[in-house]
Amino acid sequence: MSERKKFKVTYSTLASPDPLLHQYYDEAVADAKANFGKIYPLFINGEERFAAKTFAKHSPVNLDWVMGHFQYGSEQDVNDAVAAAKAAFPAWSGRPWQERVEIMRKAADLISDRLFEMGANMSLEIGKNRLEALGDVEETADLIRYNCDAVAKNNNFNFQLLSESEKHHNRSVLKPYGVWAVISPFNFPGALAGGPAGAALIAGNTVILKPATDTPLTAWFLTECFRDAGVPAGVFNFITGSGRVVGQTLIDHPDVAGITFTGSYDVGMHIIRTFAQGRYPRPVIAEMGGKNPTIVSKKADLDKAAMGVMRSAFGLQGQKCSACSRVYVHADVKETFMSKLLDLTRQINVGDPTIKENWMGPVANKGAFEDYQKFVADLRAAGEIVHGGETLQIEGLDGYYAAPTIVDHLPLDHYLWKHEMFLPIVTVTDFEELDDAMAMANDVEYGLTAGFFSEDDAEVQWWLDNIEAGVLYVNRASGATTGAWPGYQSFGGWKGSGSTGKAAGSFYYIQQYMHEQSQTIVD
Ligand code: UN1
Repeated sequence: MSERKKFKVTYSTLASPDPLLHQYYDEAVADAKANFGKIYPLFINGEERFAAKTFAKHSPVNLDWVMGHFQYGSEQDVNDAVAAAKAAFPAWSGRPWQERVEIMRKAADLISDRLFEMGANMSLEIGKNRLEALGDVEETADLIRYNCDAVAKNNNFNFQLLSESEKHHNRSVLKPYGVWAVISPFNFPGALAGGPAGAALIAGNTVILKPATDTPLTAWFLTECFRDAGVPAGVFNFITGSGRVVGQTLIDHPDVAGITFTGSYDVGMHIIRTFAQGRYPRPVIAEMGGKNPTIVSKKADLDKAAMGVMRSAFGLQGQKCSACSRVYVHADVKETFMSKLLDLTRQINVGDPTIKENWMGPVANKGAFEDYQKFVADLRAAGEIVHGGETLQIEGLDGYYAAPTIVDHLPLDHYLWKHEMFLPIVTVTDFEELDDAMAMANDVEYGLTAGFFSEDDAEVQWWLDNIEAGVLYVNRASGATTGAWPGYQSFGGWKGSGSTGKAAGSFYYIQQYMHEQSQTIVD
């Protein structure tokens, strides 16, 4: 067989892919289906383990498809994994950083090698369309590479300090904390599991990964990549199961030294509060959602604005913390903007996301599907649904399909202007003064991403100076508020969107997995 072509996918190169990319993906979907129904283990101390109970992972694309049977990890499994990770910490953290970086670069390459297999399974696992699924896999590998580079460029953050005299030798070093827990969400099952786990490992911590119950399979593939790259037994552990048992046991465990959580505000705040009950403070890197606004000025290019909003409101069915869920558009241009947004939205095909023509797949699970119906009822009662607002039957599939939904004339004091829905629903209103739009945009508990459309430089600068969010995009048609890529955009939230003020995929991320030590030696 001839050598297969290698692809480098990013979210911004998704538009014009090679036909071969589609062929490889289609083949991988067939393989993924042939593998339905397998039994997957926990991975603790380098060994596969099977629990007393398992759960079936059904595809939201078609509930008849059981992608696999996964273990319900118990409290004992968590305790054993923490003990294994604690025992493995001295050797792993004691290795030269170059060795950890070498192993993790290999892990990133193994993830890239499995791009199509992991992408196809991810589409089926969580309903992500083919290009976004491939993007997520490659983003995972790139986050790991970025953090390897960060350590390598900075000599593992080992710096000389000023010294009082020639006899003083003063340095600052960063050292890992110990056992690190990663609790990852369903929406980016690669990047938001492998990114943080990779950073923790590169920094020299040992890790326990607890993936979202909806996305155990992608996390299992990551586990295989770490194992196959040579991450030693006990250094990386994988436990599936419920948040109530596995997640809570990890959070409560006194030997867990730090945690990365990505998910809802409520759970994130619960973790931060629980962690604060310990004997001393421990780091929590929490990324907790968004209610991301886009402001469209009367000086905007409305084609760019409509495209950017459509892509960010409805990509991955609106289930991104970075999704655009609120639009403030100048009254003078609202009608034109709305008609362009409607035109684009009407062209979206919803269905099996492994099929090339379908840009939207199902929502993640029953809870999301029910939420959609409840929110739509509330929105219909208070405002006007100008597009969507209904669940969809797709022939031959029993899945959680919901139409992209645009809402107008929702009273500004309605709770859904502030509550994160995490669904393909966007609310739009008009404004007369840019200052009023800014006040509304900032009047939420969240501050993750934000978009602005204007062709006027002074307006752009004003927006950059005043918007309260961690990730800003101006005039970005490929995504008004979504689509950060490691090294191209840092990604982290302000206010209720993030706990540390430092973002992923940029200069200050991996340092959060280490504490600083000053070392003064006097001759
Ligand atoms: C998330 O929305 O949950 O910027 C994470 C983006 C992706 C990551 C989003 N790189 O849209």
